[in-house]
Parts: sequence; structure tokens; C-alpha cells
Amino acid sequence: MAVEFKKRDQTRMNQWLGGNKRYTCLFKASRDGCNSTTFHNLCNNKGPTVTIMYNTNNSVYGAYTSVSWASTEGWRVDGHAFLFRLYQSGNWKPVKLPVKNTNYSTYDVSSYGPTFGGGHDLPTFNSTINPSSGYFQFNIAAGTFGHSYSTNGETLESITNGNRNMRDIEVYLVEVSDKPTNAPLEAPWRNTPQWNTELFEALKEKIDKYTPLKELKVPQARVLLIGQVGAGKTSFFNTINSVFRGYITRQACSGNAEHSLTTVYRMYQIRNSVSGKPLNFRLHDTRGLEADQGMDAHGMSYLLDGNLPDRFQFNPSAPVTPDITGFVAIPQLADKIHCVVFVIDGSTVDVMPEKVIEKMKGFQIHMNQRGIPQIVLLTKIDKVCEATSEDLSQIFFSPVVQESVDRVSQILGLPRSNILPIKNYESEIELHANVNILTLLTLQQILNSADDYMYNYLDKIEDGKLQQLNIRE
Ligand SMILES: Nc1nc2c(ncn2[C@@H]2O[C@H](COP(=O)(O)OP(=O)(O)O)[C@@H](O)[C@H]2O)c(=O)[nH]1
Ligand SMILES: [Mg+2]
Repeated sequence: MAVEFKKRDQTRMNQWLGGNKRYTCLFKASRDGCNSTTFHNLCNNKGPTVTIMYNTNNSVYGAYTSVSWASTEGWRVDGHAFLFRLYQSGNWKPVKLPVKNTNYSTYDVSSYGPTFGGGHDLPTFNSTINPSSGYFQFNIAAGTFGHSYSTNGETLESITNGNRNMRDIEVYLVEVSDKPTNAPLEAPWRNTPQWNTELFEALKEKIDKYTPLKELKVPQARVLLIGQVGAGKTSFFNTINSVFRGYITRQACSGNAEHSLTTVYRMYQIRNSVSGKPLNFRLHDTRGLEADQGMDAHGMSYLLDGNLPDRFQFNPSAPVTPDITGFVAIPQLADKIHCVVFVIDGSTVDVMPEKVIEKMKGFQIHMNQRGIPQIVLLTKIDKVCEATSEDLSQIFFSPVVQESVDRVSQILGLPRSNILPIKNYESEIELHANVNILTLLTLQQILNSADDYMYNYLDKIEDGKLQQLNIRE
């Protein structure tokens, strides 16, 4: 998890402080040095501040004081001060602990860093701490948690994991802002055509008529959906299916289960609602991308190469081998995966387990070797941004959504244009025009990527690097 005060955190801080604020970083230990003199030089007499600490367990917590730091060499009185936690071991668990003994809100002493409570409730450092192994080990011992601040059932352990190794400590100046931090942007962060019925009809018709490159004689583009259990893979298929059927369908079973409901490898078809004929792409829905369960790199290679049959039953305790029933020994280009779609729950991007990220990156190596384009679907975007949840057409004006997209692009090393935020149908019983449009815009991008793969394939054939034999006649 990155060490930064994110939009979501700022929104929560605004709620706690009551009103929109502007946050300016005055002190950052990793940049300025973890030194009490530097801290006071940079932060004294500036105004209200919020101190944020990031420990090596990915817990993020800190304190707010409305009183300026000033090296008064004593305790300060502040009835507005509070301690808080934002994340506990990487999980978003915000809690606010208001001051109860206001005489001891902060310990404002020149040889001390930002220190809170007479206990000290939340100790930090004095003098200088030099970083070792990439963190700062705080040198003030834990005092009496709950001395000056309410505990609200929390303990020092539940706030700090008893961990005093800090990746960073930051102090932000808090000022009143006339602009809400998550106010819609003036210009969209990504341009799309005007969302209206004409766009919807045009996209639907285009996808209805979609055919992969004729020269390659591939009847259907194959798109692999891969992601953690509950990310929204099956819902994405159901959403597309609903758009083309013209009503909400839950043909494929979706839902939150401890382990993937989808242990069977399915290659779903979407059909034209009038003719009933399948459209020229398939969505392959795989079991979850779990840290310990799910698929290994070997299984992934078979999947990408088209060796595994429809309805193949994954067994987490037995690796895939060519002995399995229905193994496609000599897959054709038509059987291979032409585009991979990582499906990521947009509302939990910040807390994606390191192991899952590693696993995805491991898979990416195999995809890159094969030249398979990769797209990321950021699902549940309605849970990320309230404005977007109320009106999906705000999605490209949302700074929160933009931030999530940037983040995922960084994590997976994919261009931002490959990261597509979406909202699936989940509890709706009726179609919505904007959900339909966003779904089709997204699907269009996916099919374009599958085409990119096929154009590259054609280039390779024409360069004589591949044998035409690989194409099913
Ligand atoms: N709010 C919201 N919920 C979603 C969205 N997509 C999926 N869900 C819900 O997330 C849960 C898991 O979805 P599912 O498609 O079964 O995930 P899978 O395991 O990746 O196939 C279900 O309860 C869905 O209703 C979305 O875009 N927004
Ligand atoms: Mg599923």
C-alpha cells in the first residue's frame, strides 16, 4: 500500500472535521528527515494540522489538532483534537477518538515530534531517527492509551498493531477549502462520445455485427475474465447478456461465496436477441484468482493457449496436466485467448493483497510472452464514488474514480487507457440507459484489443514467423 493521504481518506477527514478542507503537506519524514527540530521548523505557527503515520503493517493512523505547533515546551489545550485510524493492517477501518482531557491534547516540545496525550496516548519520536531498512523506528515508549483521548473500545494494539516501525510520518496543514475534494472535475478525465440513445444503438449494432479479422478465419474472439472471487466476473457476463437480451438476466450464477462459485471453466456465449445466433466473441469465466488457491502459472498457460475445454472443472489440489478429459492437444488460433481481462473490485483496490498482485504479475509474464493484450475492469465503481453511484454518467468527471484508475495502472504497469471502470447490474430489476452505454463502451474496447492481437498475429504470418497451419480452415 502506498504511503499517501488519498482522496478517500481526505473525504473521511472532511466528515470528521465538518466541511471541505484543503490539505497541504508541511512535513514528511521520508523527505525531510525524521527530526524534531525540522518538524517544528516546518510546522510551527502554521495553523491546524493533521499528523498521519504509516507503519510497516499497513496500518494508517494519526491525530488532528486545531492548535498550531509552536515549541511552547509544554502541554497544549485543544477541545477539537482527536486521534484516528484510517486503515488497520491494510483494511479500511476508519475510527475517530475524540479528546476527553483537553489539557493534554498535544505535547508541544521542541525536542519532540508531534506527540498526543498525557499518556502519551499516541507517542512518536524525539530528537532524530535515522531510517533503517526503509523505516523509522519510533523511540518514545507507549504510555497510557486512553489517558487524554476516548478509546471507543480501541486499544493501542488495535490502532498501531503495537508496531512502532513507520514507513512514513506526515503533517498536513488543514485549511478551509471552498472546493470539495471530490467535486466533479471541470473537464472529464477521459473523453467518450455524448451518452445518448443514438450512441447506445450504434454501439449495440457494431458489436452485434462484430467479426474478428476475416483473414484469420477465427469465428469468435475469445476473452478471458480473470480475477478474485467476488470481483464481478460473472456479473459482467450477466450485464452484457442483459444489454443484448433487453432485460435483466442472471443466466450465470453470481454471488459472494467464500470460495469461487465458478469452479467450472465456462465459455459463455452472448446471443442476438432476435435471431438467437451467438455473437462473434466469447467470455471465458474462470475460477477466482486467489492467493493460495486458484490457478498456477502452468494452468494459466494452458488456458491462454486454448488447451482447456469448456466446462473444465478446476481442482485446486491437482495441477492441470495434458491427461485431463477433453484436453485440447493442438489448439488452433481460434481456440486461444485473444484478450485477457483482469477483473478487479474497484472498491477494494487499496487493499488488494500483495500475494494477489504478485500472482497477477506472474500471469502477465505469460500473457506478454504470447503478445496477449490485457485490460483491467474496475468493477463496483458505484461503491467508490457517491456522485457516480447516483448518476453513472458522472464517472469520467469523478476524481475518485480517476484516482483508482491511476492506481491500478501503476500496480499492474498497464497504460491508463487499458483500465476501464464499470458498474455491473447487481440488484437492479430494470435496465438503465447509462449502465448499458458504459457496458458497451467497455466491451467495444475489449474487442478492439482482441483485434489488436489478431492484427499482430497476421503481421507475424506475413513476416513468415508463423505457419498458416495454425489456422483452422
Ligand atoms: N455494487 C456493485 N456490486 C457488484 C458489481 N459487480 C458485481 N457486484 C456484486 O458482487 C458480488 C460478486 O459478483 P460475481 O459476479 O459473482 O463475482 P465473481 O466471483 O468474480 O464471478 C455479487 O454479489 C454481485 O452482485 C458492481 O458493479 N456494483
Ligand atoms: Mg463467478
